[in-house]
Amino acid sequence: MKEKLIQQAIAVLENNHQEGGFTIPAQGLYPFQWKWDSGFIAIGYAHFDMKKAMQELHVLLDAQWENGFIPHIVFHNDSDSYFPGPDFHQSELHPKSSKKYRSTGLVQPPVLGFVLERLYDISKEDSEVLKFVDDHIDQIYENHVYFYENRDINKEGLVYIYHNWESGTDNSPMWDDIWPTMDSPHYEFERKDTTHVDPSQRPTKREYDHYLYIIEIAKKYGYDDAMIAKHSPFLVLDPLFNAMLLRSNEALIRLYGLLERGDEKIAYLKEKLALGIQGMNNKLYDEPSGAYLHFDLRKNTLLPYISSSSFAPLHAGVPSEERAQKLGNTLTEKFGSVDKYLCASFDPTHEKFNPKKYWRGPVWINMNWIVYQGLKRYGFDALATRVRNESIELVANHGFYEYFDCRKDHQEENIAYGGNNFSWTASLLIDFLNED
Ligand code: 2M8
Repeated sequence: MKEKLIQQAIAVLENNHQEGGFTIPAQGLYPFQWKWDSGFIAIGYAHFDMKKAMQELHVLLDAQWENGFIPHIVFHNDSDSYFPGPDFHQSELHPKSSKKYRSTGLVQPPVLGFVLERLYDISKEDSEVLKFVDDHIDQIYENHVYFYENRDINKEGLVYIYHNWESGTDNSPMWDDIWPTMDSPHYEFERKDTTHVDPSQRPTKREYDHYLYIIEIAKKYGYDDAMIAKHSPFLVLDPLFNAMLLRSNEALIRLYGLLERGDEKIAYLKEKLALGIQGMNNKLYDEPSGAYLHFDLRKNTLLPYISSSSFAPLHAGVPSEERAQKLGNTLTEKFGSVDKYLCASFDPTHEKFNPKKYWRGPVWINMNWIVYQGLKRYGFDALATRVRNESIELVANHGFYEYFDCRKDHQEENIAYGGNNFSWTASLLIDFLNED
């Protein structure tokens, strides 16, 4: 079964690979290059085609802006199967945006540092891959500097996101409390996502109004970070985003060490790593929930919701052993009852949980991969193995979908949702299957 699944996963990636050397997340639904998708996709390629893995990252980094910013979508082509496209985002409003590619003026979770490290480890310390690391590591470092210089407004080692699309967890119930504070206009536009996927599995029209409105505000200020920090109605410290940045800091420190260069950069990254760990523990950990939560910088308060993002800090070594144990308990008790697959993207015991709707509950394979790495790091082997095995089971039984229903008693129905032949589901399945 393992070999067959790997071959199917490879076929998904090959079919989504484009002439320009990058891979789309899914045909029709997502026709461009997405940042964190590309990171996860590169990990899959690394197991069977290292050249493609390196090319995927190279092409993404080619779209980096002069200020270190790496955009969340690179619009390599003129596909009209997606909204909102380049004409809406207008990245050219920022004076330092790429002159070569059009993109969004948004970012996504900073996974590239640890992806680079993973490529090197999968290659078993191949010299060609180390050369690739040497040629590209400074770009990722510059991206981290961009974050710390522009988005850490309280100088506490934590960087903000100004849009739910930056979180990667687009329509999480987390943001429901923010929308009513915004008074967004009712826009007229043509959705494309709902022509590819059942609308009941996607965000609502009103949610899209909010998504567009925040971007209109950012555009009004030419995507200037300081002005966004001042005026965006959405300004959040996200535990997933910050954990990815810290885990990537850690990876860059190790890689610069292997390259035997970059002493000043190592010192900078170490300082930010220590500050960020402290910041997450002081500001984002919520004792009563036994979990890391999102912090709303506008209201100066934690958003009281537990999601799969709450467990991401395990991957970056953020919690103490004692807190890690509490996180493990929260995961088991709230998300891991015997009738559920791990790991729902939103607290399944909460009234806002929706098992079919995108980031409001379904299981996502990339989040499972992050949670799995974190559980392993802390030696929670049984729970880690469960996350891995259930990820494999979901894909083996239901296909390479974008997201899955976590309810085990729902097996008689189709429980796989969103886009089919979805790239990171395929690539991370390859990584999971190679763990044996
Ligand atoms: C989803 O987000 C895009 C916007 O970025 C969309 O709905 O149009 C999210 O799941 C995001 O995390 C992911 O990177 C992207 C492409 O797979 O799709």
